[in-house]
Amino acid sequence: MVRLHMTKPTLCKASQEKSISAMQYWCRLVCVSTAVSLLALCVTAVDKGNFKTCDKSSFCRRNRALPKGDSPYKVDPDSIEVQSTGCAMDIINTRSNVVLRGEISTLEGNMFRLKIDEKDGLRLRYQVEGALVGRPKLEGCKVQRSSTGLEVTSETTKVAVTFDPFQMDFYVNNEIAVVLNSRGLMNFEHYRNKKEPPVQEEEVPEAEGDAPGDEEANEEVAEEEPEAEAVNVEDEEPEMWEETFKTYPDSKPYGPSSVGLDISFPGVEHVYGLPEHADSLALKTTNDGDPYRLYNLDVFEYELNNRMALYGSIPLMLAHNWSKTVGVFWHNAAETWVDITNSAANKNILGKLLSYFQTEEEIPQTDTHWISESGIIDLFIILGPRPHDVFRQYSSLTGTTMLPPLFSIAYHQSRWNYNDENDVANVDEGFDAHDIPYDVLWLDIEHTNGKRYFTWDSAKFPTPEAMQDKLAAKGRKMVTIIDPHIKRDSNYHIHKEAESSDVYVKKSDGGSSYEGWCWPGSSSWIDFLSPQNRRWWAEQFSPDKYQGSTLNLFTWNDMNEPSVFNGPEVTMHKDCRHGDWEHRDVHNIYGMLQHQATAEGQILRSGGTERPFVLSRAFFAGTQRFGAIWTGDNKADWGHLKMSLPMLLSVSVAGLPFVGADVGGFFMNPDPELLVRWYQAGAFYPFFRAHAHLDTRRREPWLLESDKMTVIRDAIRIRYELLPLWYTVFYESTQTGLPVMRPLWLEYPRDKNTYGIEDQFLVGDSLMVRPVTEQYTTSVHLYLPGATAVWYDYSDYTPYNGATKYYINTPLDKIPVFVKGGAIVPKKMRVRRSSSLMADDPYTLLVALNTEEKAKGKLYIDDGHSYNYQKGEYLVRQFAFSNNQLTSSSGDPAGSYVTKSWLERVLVVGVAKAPSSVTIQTGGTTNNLQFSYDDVNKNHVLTIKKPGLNIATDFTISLNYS
Ligand code: NBV
Repeated sequence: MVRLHMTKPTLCKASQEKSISAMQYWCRLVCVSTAVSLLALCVTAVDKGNFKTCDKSSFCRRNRALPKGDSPYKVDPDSIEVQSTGCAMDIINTRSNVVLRGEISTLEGNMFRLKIDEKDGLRLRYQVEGALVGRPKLEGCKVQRSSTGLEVTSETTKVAVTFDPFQMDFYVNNEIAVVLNSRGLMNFEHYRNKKEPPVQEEEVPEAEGDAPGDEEANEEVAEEEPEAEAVNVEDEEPEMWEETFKTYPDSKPYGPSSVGLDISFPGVEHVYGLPEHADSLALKTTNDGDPYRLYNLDVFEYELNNRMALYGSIPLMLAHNWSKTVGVFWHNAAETWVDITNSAANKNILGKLLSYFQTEEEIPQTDTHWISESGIIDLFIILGPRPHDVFRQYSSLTGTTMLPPLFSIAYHQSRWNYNDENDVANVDEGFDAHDIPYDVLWLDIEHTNGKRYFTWDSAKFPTPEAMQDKLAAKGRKMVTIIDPHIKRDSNYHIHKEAESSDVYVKKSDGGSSYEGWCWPGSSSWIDFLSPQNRRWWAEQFSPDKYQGSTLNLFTWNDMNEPSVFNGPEVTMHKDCRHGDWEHRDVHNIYGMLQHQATAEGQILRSGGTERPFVLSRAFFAGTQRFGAIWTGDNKADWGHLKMSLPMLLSVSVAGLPFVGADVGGFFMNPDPELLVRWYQAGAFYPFFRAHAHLDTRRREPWLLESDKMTVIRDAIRIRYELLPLWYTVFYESTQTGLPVMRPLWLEYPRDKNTYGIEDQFLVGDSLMVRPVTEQYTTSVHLYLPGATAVWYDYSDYTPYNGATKYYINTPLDKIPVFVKGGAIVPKKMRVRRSSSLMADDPYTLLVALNTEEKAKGKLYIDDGHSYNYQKGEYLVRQFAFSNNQLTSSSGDPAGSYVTKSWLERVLVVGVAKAPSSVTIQTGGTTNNLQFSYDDVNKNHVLTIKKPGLNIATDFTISLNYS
């Protein structure tokens, strides 16, 4: 009898399989349902066995094992089709004879796109939809051919394609910058029919007669016999067609489908980006272990200094050296692994690196190897050459950040959970009683009726609208959590509608809804891949559907990796279906699509007038268009506080600026010193929220001793006084794609001292922050960049020279913050209970002079919440100081917002001597102004009192020396 090797149809249904360890699973349930304080028991280190290493993932293993320097891919010169914006060509795998089609396009603004897909594949391969803002704009180019290759040249860039083996060299200003397939690791696993193992002769029974039904089996064989194909069965490896991790089978109905490519950066030692990992900002080489993994996962108790995947993924890498910054964006939403190694650049590269390296020995090179489980090769090569260019270019592809409503960049108070309306009222009053500003109070999963999102626990929250209105009366908002898993309860309106509207992700058979286990028990997941389903989800936010919600209620999307307690690696089975596609193809974009649908829901409920605010845990390239993210479940220890900075910087340089980490640490109880230091750091995170696990002790600031509370209050107040700067920097980010929180090298690209710095960062380009992230520390080392720069201590204006290392005192009430000489920082000094109560308050301008006694800065103002700014209701003021004069003029004549705010004070720091008079000139009139000059500690601060003009007015303030 012929033995068939049949693929078992594996339904990805929820079973009793446990992905997270029994201990953690039990802990989660017990911790949540009983609220007994089992934290000491429950908090264990990450259980690495729950998550795949490259070795446990067959496509990663196969690609990583490929030999170097033996590429089978070559271009068929007869297939080349030249177009006005690029060219297309067949790329042949000379071992399998499988033909791929490659397409090179020149994009506007120094970028190329390379797409490689199967030419006549058995089935379509998934191409990511939703990460790009639109079709990238093409640019004209020249294509020149020779017998061995071709060159595509645009005005500023060039790519040289070698035919055999296939290789691409990208140049910036005639300097080689990025090379593809130079190590020959390109790999494209085409879709194929499954080969059956050869029939074993001796196993076929002799003539005696087959058992009944055997004819049928033989017919089945005949029917299933795949067509002859170039790949030998021997080429196939175990787990190409079915793979099991722990007890979780993955049916892999389409077999192997991975894509891989090596990308080298000659002349480069430092690469950045590729979030999310709890690891350094400058990416490390991976020879000593696993590659960096991008696969959105809910990792319980994640470990530091680790390349394991976390909640979000952005497949963008920036490569930086003294002469240039470039980037590569791997546009693929499947599970991805990236290896990084260093090598010395190949000899023949020397001549192609002009500006920087003198001798061959000096030339470093970073080699990377990108491997994804499915999809196509779709690579954007972003050629800078300055850091600011890379952000402009990348954001032209995936979008800049949405302009957040002002309240959302102020301070947020959260914990799992604020228990009931009384608790909410007490916490709210606590802030007022202790004179601490805050803008948003958060409610976690316990506020719902049995984890049914869009509902309230009516015993604890009987009057949710009134509760929100009370907060709103003080200009405050509320956020509730809404996860993507929906309780399978036939009496729950969302579930009923989801089933009848057919919006759930399907099991691998494509028929019935996928079921798994999450907070509410048996659950199904909304399929956010479909635009109709996203629309359905968005509609659930209208106040008539979301009962008890008001326009002051905003949203938190948690668990959207998605987290499935009884799924493989605590997530969804890869063979689940999203319409035509498998979950495998779209996993990393799933959470972002929920984020998008939620943000659209908030816009919809206000009739398109109000800006949304949504926090998401999962993210992907493009998330910046929909809101904020945070770094998930960190721990109240010093290591996590310290790691928050490189983690947030990595996400920031990957084009997603609205980022924060749980202040105080989610798990465990911070001691007072840690909590104080965390607030001081958090006050300079773009997204500033304190949050804590259900089983932690209460830690609202006033529960600390009063001296500690005062320091926390001061940190929060600094955030509020600097809100005009934060808002302006966010606005600029909407225009430029630049991060709000920046690594130093981004503004000082030629200062090599900055390349490895990850415990300091810039806010915009004007503040440098070095939070204290070490215990028992009363002084810290820091570096102030800029050869001719001067920096001023934010708290007392002490001047410091640039390009110098310092060791400064940091008693507990000290946050090392420095203002760049040359910057003008807008502030509001009358801190109130919430940001919106400060809307009409007057401004202070902090003018920090550089060594040439010059400075410049901007201020962006609008109503802080609506889309009216898109109709011109905004103001950009431009300030410049030179020749002893400060001028204020319009930075954008198209903006015409009417503000009541006026200019209360101007501080000029670094004024060598006191002027004899100070005058202000506006609209043809000149008036004297009061001033004082403070030379204590050589700080040279001139305080100009009450210029008194509306901030929208043009004026010139002159320091007169007679
Ligand atoms: O919803 C509860 C928590 C939430 O507080 C936290 O911020 C999320 O990251 N959520 C995870 C689920 C439970 C975590 C143990």
